[in-house]
Amino acid sequence: MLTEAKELQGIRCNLQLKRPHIMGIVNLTPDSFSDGGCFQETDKAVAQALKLEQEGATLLDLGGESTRPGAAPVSTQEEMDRVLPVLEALRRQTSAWISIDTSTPQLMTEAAKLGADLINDVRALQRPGAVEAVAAAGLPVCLMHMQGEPGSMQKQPVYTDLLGSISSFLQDRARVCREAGIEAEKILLDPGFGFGKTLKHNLLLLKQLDQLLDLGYPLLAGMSRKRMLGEITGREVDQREAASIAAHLLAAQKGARILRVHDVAGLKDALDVWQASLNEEQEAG
Ligand code: PT1
Repeated sequence: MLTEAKELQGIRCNLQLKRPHIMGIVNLTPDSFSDGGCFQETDKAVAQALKLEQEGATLLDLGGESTRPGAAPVSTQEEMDRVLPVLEALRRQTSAWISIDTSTPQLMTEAAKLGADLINDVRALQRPGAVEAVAAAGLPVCLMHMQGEPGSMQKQPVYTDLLGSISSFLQDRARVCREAGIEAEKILLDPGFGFGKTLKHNLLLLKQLDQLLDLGYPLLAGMSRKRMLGEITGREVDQREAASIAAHLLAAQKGARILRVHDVAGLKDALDVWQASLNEEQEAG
């Protein structure tokens, strides 16, 4: 077994990974009535990001393309218009890590120029030019596993060996990145909860998440408000905070070091309680 990575190498500073971190989700996909990119929208998003930071998020994830099941693709220009103004304004006001949730190479390059700290790609840099864009920018990257594409991924996903397929996919993508010059210390892996996976798949993945630690890279997990939690609890999307806290605490115990969530404050308390119990264990010997 490989030794676990203890920090993620960053552009401004490194991120210590001895304890789990919370990545707060800042959604920049407008509803059909509002237009992205206007001042009011930018201000609202920046305020939301700063609130999540105050609540305990050490990373803030900005996303201008919806990747939830059934979501339609967005044009490159539209995605850039949604993300770049918020990144520019937020960068002046925070020293938290700013992560950009994108698969678009052009946005990766522009975001790096405006001070982004991390690229979070649900397509694991598979779009042409994406690996090169991240390597040239020198940024760390999160590589995620997905079966299919958001528009169709939940139509009867099938695996003969769930953990095996996810593990070999992520290992292969990490190899491609390293061959392109991205250092091992800049790579994070994510099994992609809810991305082409049934409830059974997601639960098996959570149970066996620690197996992916063998790949030797830090793990990110994101289950916030996802359908899997609705299927377990019978709750609607806006009533899934408690389920999200439980799921991410379990993921942390299985070794995930970055937890991507909408509701930061509650998870922060849960992690503090867990951490305190660990410290007590050590002190009581
Ligand atoms: C994720 C993630 C992400 N999830 C990373 N980035 C989303 N690294 C966006 C549902 O089943 O897990 N890891 N970026 C959001 N995507 C989904 C997927 C939202 C499934 C909802 C569901 O409800």
